[in-house]
Amino acid sequence: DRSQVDLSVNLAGMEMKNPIVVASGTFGFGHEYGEFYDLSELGGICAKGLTLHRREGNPGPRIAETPMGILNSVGLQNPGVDYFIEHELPFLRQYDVKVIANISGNTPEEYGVMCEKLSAAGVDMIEVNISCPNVKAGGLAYGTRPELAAEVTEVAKGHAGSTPVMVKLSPNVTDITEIAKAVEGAGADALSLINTLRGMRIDVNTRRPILKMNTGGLSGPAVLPVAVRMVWEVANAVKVPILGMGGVAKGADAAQMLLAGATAVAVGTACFDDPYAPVKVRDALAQLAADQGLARVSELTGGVRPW
Ligand code: ORO
Repeated sequence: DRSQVDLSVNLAGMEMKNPIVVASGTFGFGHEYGEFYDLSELGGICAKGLTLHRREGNPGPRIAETPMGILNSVGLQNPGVDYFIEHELPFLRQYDVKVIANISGNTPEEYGVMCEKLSAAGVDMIEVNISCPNVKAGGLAYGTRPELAAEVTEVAKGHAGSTPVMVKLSPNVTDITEIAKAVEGAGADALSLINTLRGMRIDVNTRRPILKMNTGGLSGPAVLPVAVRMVWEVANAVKVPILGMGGVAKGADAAQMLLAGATAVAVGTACFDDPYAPVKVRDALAQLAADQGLARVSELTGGVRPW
């Protein structure tokens, strides 16, 4: 039965009791979900994206539903890295769960400063966001150019000490393996993908875009096949481990990510539909592995069979 399956995985040296992480921006700093279940049930928690200074985020409307997904233009609303370290990290540390801090900077130097602070504060991993679709500086500007993506990675690594650095890639590119290889070459310990796909909705009566910022990032089940394809492409192009995400809502979705080459899987938008989604995905993945006669869920990684 599923309780016999070994769920543990090792993501770039970070040992997790199971491969399920909650995706940055969909879990805040954990307080709200912590009222539903013990956060120690999760393998890891990616905290909402941090910047050097606090940000109010973009004006609303900044969320819109789409068929099997949502568009968001949150604009990196967050209380700033120092506030996180002082007031949010201690809360997360009460739980037996890996804590991953996600960071965005306006310059490579800002990424460096944040890495120094977060490494000193003892987070388990730093996720370098070079793929936010909703801000002018940083974000996509770095994530769509291999040289800039490499520069940010190098500076982050140079300031993160022994804390592993994972770089979060954008799907808004023609060839994601180009960016993946550049970032790996610059020293990234792991890669996470995908961030959201740029999209737009228009109200046909008012003729205005639904989102105040006109465009936003698409996530949810609608993007799963795009995400699986990109994880598979990147897994075939690099050696570093991958945290796969994008539309995962079920155990079989997580299994697809692992088979495509991911070492661990993040659940994001599905948490809005059902706060228990990450725990259900974990249990269903364990059941799937048990049904297939596997002793370890890690045996699924890269197991897709070529035609
Ligand atoms: N939204 C996303 O879809 N991805 C990010 O990395 C950041 C945001 C946001 O804060 O708007």
